[in-house]
Order: sequence, then C-alpha cells, then structure tokens
Amino acid sequence: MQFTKAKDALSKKEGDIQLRGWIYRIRKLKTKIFIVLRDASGSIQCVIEKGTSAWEKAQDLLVESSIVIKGHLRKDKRAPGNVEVDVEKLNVIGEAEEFPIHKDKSVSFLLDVRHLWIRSKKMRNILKVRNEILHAGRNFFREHGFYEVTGPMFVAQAGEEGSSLFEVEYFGEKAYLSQTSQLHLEAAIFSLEKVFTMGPSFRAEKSFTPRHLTEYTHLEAEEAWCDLEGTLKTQEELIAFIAKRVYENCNEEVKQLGRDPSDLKNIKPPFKRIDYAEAINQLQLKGFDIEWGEDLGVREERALTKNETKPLFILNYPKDVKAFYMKQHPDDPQRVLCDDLLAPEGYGEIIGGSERETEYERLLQNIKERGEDPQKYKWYLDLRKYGSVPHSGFGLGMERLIRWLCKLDHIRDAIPFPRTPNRKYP
Ligand code: NSS
Repeated sequence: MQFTKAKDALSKKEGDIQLRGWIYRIRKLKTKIFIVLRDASGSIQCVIEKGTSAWEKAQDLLVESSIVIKGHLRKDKRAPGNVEVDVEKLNVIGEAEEFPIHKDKSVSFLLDVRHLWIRSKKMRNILKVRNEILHAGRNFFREHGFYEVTGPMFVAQAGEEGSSLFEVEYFGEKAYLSQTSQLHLEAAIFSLEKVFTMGPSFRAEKSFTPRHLTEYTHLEAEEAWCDLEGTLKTQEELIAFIAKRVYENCNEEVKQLGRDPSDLKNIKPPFKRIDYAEAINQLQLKGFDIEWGEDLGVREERALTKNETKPLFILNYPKDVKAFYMKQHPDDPQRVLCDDLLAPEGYGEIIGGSERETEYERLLQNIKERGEDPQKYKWYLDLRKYGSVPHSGFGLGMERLIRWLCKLDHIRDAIPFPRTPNRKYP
C-alpha cells in the first residue's frame, strides 16, 4: 500500500490507509492513546486502542519519534480536521529522546537548536512560503526572457562598500566573499543581454538589526539596452508576480503566520515613486533631524513606509551615499540614476537598483574617489571599452522580501539557518 500524506488523508473518505511521519503530540489515557502524526503536508490524529500490538509499542514513545502507521481512516467530529485513524499496526522507525524544545523557550535557545526548531509549525509555514518565493523569482525571469547566470563567490574586488567585505585566504593571496554578482552580470549582458542570478551574498556588517544577515539570498538582474525607467518596471512586475504566486499557492500558510492574504492581492504595479529630495522633505516635516545628502536608515525608511500598503520607490540619491557604478544624473552631477524599493508597513528597503555608468573616465574617477585600486577593476572597466551599451539592474534581498510577505518580526526567521555576526552554529 502507498503512503498517504496527512493533508490528503484529511480530505479522503473512509478506508484503509498507511501514513508515516513524526509524533507531534501524544496523549495517553486509560484505554486509548492519541497520537497527532505530522509530516511535511500537515497533521492528523491517530488513535490506538488498549490490547492491540500497537498499544505496547506506543507506551514509551516520546514526541518527535518517527513512525509508520497502518490503519483505518474514518470521520470523527471530535478530531481536529474531523477525521481520525484507528491504528491497526504501528512501526517505530526512530525512537526520539526527550525533545529539548518545550513551550516558552528563549529566542537564543531556539537559535541554538535551530536544526530541531525548523520542524515547528511556524518554521514549516515560513519555509513553504520561502520555497514559493524563490521559485516564483526564478520563474518570473524565465518567463521574461532572462538567462540564469552564476557569478563567482570568490572575488578579487568589492562590488559594494569595501568595509563590508569578508576576507578569505586564497592560496596565499587575498580574496573576498562576493557581496553581489552585479559586476559579473554586467559582463554577461554583452553575451546574453538579459540575465539574472540567485545565490548567496555576504556582508561583513556588524549590524544587529531585524533586517541584516551576514549571508543572505540575493536575486539580481541586469538588462542591456535598459534605462532606469526600464528597470523600475521590471522590479515592480517582479514583486507583483511573486506576491500573486504567494497569494495563490500559500494562502493558508501566510494566514497562519498572521498576514491577511488579501494584502498580497493589492501588490500590483504601478508602485508610488518619490524623489530623494521629496523623501528628505517629508522626513523633515515628520520631525527628523536629517539634511539633503544624508542616507536613509532603518528609522527613516520605517517612517516613510509605515502607512503604505504597496512598495514605494525612492529615486535618485546623492552620489556620495551610493556605489561607484551608478550613472551620473544628466541634470545634476551630485546625484545618480538609482532607486531603492521600500516595502510597506514600515519594513523598508528590499531592492537596490540603478542605471550603470557607461562612461569609462567617470567610472574610473568614481573608483579612485572611493580609494579603490583601479587595477583590480581593470576587467570591469574593459566592459566600457568593447561595445558598451546603456544598461541597468538591481538586487533583491530575498529574506527581506520573505520577512515582509510573511509579516515576520526578524529577518533571521526568513532563512532556515541564519548567519549573523554572533551566529554561525548550527
Ligand atoms: O547593496 S544593495 O543595495 N545593492 C547591491 O548589492 C547591488 N549590487 C545589486 C545589483 O544591482 N545587482 O543590496 C541589494 C539588496 C538590498 O536592497 C537588500 O534587500 C539586500 O540586498 N541586502 C541584505 N539583506 C540582508 N542582509 C544584509 N546584510 C543585506 N545587505 C543587502
């Protein structure tokens, strides 16, 4: 007999059934033992009668033991899901020791036992939504004519701020863990025109905020023959596409995580756009002590987005707070053609994007101004020498997106094994 998934069993009519999974709850009464069996799909109640062979085997079983059950499924109004399985045969596959996770454990304890905590209902729901989001991200690009490209994770130069580079020893030389695949994607557009990648990015930031990881999942895209306007359109379509997929395929999961699924239905283009100067204005009116020229931090982004229901673009930041590769604004040399996309409800930045500087001399100047060695960027500068074209791209932090869509307090729950400045175990 084949194994039935717990979720499918709930919608099945009466009949013989075989299930396998882990004991989520076990309750021993005088003449019955109730087991809630869970698998990846859901959970179902099973009941063992006194005097059966299963009764003896179940006596000392603890939660999280893995078992196989053969039995008979029937309707029962008292059981969760209104069905119950009368156990005829029980096989214990792996007996569990006393499970270390009980109610009311601290956040840091749950992080220490993360390898076990990912079995929890909450984490399973998040991981399912995460799965949907990662797939939807890939599918969007495939459906829109982008080629998937993989950049290297060992790199010789900074892609973003040098101060957040992880240095590694590379056969007696210095190398770094990649902060972004952007520069390599820029090389790839001259072959494939529209490219994307999804993989880890590393940031050596000692930031203890609910939106920073030292290793995160980065979905990046780069398009040839594309200006800032073009990439803004790709960005909003991507986010709307992913939100729709989550709405369609993870309705129950997001609901259980505390997100009203109808919020996701509303995430449709166009997204509101405001200029950086307008953002500074609004913040000053809200009482922030901020001047033109300063970057926006967590608090500022929260203030700008807390009453929004859709993402918000902030455009054209000052050159000095942004990376070297961004194109100078044609009307204002102090600004660059760029965007940050901020998630609503106070969540803040999820995307950083820009049109890229195509002029060799300006790019070289930018690299020098930031104190970087142009020699290390020789290959990247080459791209401006051999048939340069206007191009734009962006990077989306997947855990930030997951955090927002799942309405999570902290980014660490958006990834199975979070890496932060004080955590690399388990
Ligand atoms: O630094 S970014 O703003 N931009 C780039 O890396 C570009 N080179 C991407 C590109 O154009 N191809 O990072 C992009 C996004 C940012 O908006 C966040 O959502 C996310 O990456 N990000 C992070 N997520 C989690 N933790 C950390 N530390 C982090 N840093 C950036």
